[in-house]
Amino acid sequence: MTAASGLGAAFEDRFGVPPTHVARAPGRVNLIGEHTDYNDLPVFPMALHREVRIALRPRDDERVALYNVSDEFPPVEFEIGPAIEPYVQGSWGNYPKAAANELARRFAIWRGFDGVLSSDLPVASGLSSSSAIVNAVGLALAHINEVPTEVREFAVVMADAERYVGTHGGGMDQAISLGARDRCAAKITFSPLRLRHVNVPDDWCFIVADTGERAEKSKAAMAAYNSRRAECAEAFRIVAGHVATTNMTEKLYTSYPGLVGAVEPRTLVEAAEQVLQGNLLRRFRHVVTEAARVEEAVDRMYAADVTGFGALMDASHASLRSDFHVSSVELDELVAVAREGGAAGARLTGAGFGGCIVALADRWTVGSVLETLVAEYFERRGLADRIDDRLFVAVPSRGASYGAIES
Ligand code: NG1
Repeated sequence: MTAASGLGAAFEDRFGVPPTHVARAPGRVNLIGEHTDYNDLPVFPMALHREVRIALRPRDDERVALYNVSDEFPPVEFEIGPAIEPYVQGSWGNYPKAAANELARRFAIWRGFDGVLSSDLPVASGLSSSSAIVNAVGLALAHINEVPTEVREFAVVMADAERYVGTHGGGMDQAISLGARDRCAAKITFSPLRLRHVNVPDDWCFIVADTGERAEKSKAAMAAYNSRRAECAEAFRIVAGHVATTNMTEKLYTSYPGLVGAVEPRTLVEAAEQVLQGNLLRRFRHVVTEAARVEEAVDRMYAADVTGFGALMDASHASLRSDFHVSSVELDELVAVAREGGAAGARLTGAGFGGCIVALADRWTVGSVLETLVAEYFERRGLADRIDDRLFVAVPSRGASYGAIES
């Protein structure tokens, strides 16, 4: 970026001087592994070419003044500290505050910045626009205050930071947005955090399509999300106890990775059927089978097996719909239309409750999938305006960065 670019000019209009630095952090699309991260089980996302950018100038005091180029989001201004008072629930300003609050809790930081933010990520669509804001603000404050930003450690700090808004999320979004590599997806494992980068085959196209239905996790969907997390923990406690007392395992496991490493998924689900009913059984079955699908999907990508990868995406969606109850009429319809258009597989991506789907096609079928989605979903629902924001092929992109602006 140069000082004369659009964002640089917006900064200069606002503050009367040019910006000196830019912080950027991409959104992500999760290919498979949904609602597994907060159970410490793997995920397989990639970073997008769409991102949050902040043109900024460090200040010599502890204030952050941040303008959003979109009128939808009012300016925010606050003082950095370890106990920042949040705005009302659902305000976008809580994401910058989240990063500042967590960094101040852990490090002696005292310098803020003036900034102007722009984003080309659809909001509340399951593409992690919120984590991109947290990461971009966090990276900026870390650099300005000389806090280390090694990806694996910093991603954990940023994941803790985002819980400030009230969602008890996992660590996938912050990790992929900070640590992604160009042309790669990454299998991410947790506790400790590790990223294994896998080249996305050149002729694979991951299509992102937005239902147009917002999934505001900082608002209505928050309770539904948090209750899923609690149910997964409760189901785990019961099953881990059961398999230990019946000597299926040699010890009492205290985390999902230990348990799924010790007992193969089918046996584990059969054991769960003896002690769980209803939604607890469904949540457990989703989590355990989804973790197995992630392992398999990584192998399918290495083997460039588009059909095999697609089948796993279909199975993931079915499980998210029937066992995890996070799909919607619109998400199911988009998935069906993508399959009708020739996609190898399709599923909801992100937390669900609305937002986007991801569909896999190869370079020979991608045109037909896109056309079918436009004709059979977007035009029928009167959503064909701004189609490039609602429907695009994801470019696997590099993670976040911070740097000086050339003048
Ligand atoms: P979304 O809502 O798609 O950004 C959320 C969580 C993830 C993960 C997914 C479901 C946050 C910031 N993100 O993602 O950690 O649990 O749901 O797989 O809470």
